[in-house]
Amino acid sequence: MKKQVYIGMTADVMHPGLINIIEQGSKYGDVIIGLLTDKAIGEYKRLPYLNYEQRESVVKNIKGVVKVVPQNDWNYVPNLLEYKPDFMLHGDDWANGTQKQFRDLAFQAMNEIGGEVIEIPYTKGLNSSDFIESIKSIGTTPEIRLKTLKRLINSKPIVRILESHSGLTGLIVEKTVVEKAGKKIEFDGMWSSSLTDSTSKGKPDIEAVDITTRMHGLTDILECTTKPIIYDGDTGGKIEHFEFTVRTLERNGISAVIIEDKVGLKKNSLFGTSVPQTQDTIEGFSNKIRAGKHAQITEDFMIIARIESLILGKSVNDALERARAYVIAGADGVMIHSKEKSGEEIIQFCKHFRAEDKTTPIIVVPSTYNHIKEDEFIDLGVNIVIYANHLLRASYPAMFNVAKQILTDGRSLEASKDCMSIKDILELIPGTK
Ligand code: SPV
Ligand code: MG
Repeated sequence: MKKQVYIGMTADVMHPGLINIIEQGSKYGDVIIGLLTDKAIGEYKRLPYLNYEQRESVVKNIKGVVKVVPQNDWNYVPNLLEYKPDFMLHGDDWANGTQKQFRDLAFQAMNEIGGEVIEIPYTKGLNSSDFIESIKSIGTTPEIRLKTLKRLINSKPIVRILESHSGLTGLIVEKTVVEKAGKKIEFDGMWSSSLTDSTSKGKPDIEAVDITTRMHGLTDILECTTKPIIYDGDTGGKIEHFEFTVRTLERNGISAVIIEDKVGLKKNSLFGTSVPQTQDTIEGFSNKIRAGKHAQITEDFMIIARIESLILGKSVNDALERARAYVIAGADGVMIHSKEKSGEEIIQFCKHFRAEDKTTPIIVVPSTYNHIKEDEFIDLGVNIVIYANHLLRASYPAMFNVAKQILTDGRSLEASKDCMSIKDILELIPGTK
């Protein structure tokens, strides 16, 4: 029997370096490609541009590849133990950094099954990450961006979204990364908040900034980012208008709209019962969801129903009853909102809803119950966490203090320590020179 050779890869961008590894592998026997699934990749870095099926269809047609199998973990060991190859091939660029732990484990496993690890000199200048960087600088298309949110929900334990209200804040969401235990942690997408869109225009959050104006702002974000966007659709307005909103958003590559079950003059939810706010009937809001779903053109656009029961002092049971009805009406997810500090009602809602509905995505906005960590939300079955207003709230005090400081001192010298340097601002955006 021919010897078996295992090669794990993402294969998002096919380049000569990968072809070289496959070619080298086929000298040792039949090449099995362990193709990393979106789930495996999503745990350590950004999702690949192509989904699993697309990547599989490319790889299985490469000369020398005999079989493609899914690799569900960044760690090679489960597949090595399952397929027991005679050889495993890898580029020699895994000896340091995050990958080292997986190299050590792979060596151990191959030793156990009596196989051999062969390291191929890594092709200089041909690194997938470099290609990904160049693709990012070209940008994305509305269609690819739109679909990404569903892919993320299906492949990540929780999708992490941060508010953005300008090109610059979009870039912060796009590019900020921290490394924790070898994993690259970043935001998965942007929240286009009605509160921060209104506030940054000096207007109250009462649907006074219309969709056309908000789309102008969103265009700035769309131009300099590639991550998916969730749009805060307020009440969705009149049903007839909502149908147009859905199509406008889809056309621009927005992944989802969240509409709240309120009627009349909308007030920000965080006012709670201190201002008059009226909830829609279940029937009325279900009709709006149905009309939106009917209006949408793509398969992947999501209409998420936001339940305001807890904001309006009603019970968790009322929220659950509405959630069930909205899902039946076609909602692709439910956002449960609360301004209570403890988060107890949110926890109760998630527990009950998840017990009876295993799949409909749950979205939470922990602005007030902000002590709860993402891991706890994962355990509660939450799929998306939205940090809904933080970049605006961070920037306002910084700007206000600098303005006051200049007035106080009659010059800007003292305020400069709180400002980014002129050099840094000139270099912040590529292409300024
Ligand atoms: C927003 O960010 O505009 C929201 C969330 O709708 S909240 O402000 O909490 O109502
Ligand atoms: Mg809002």
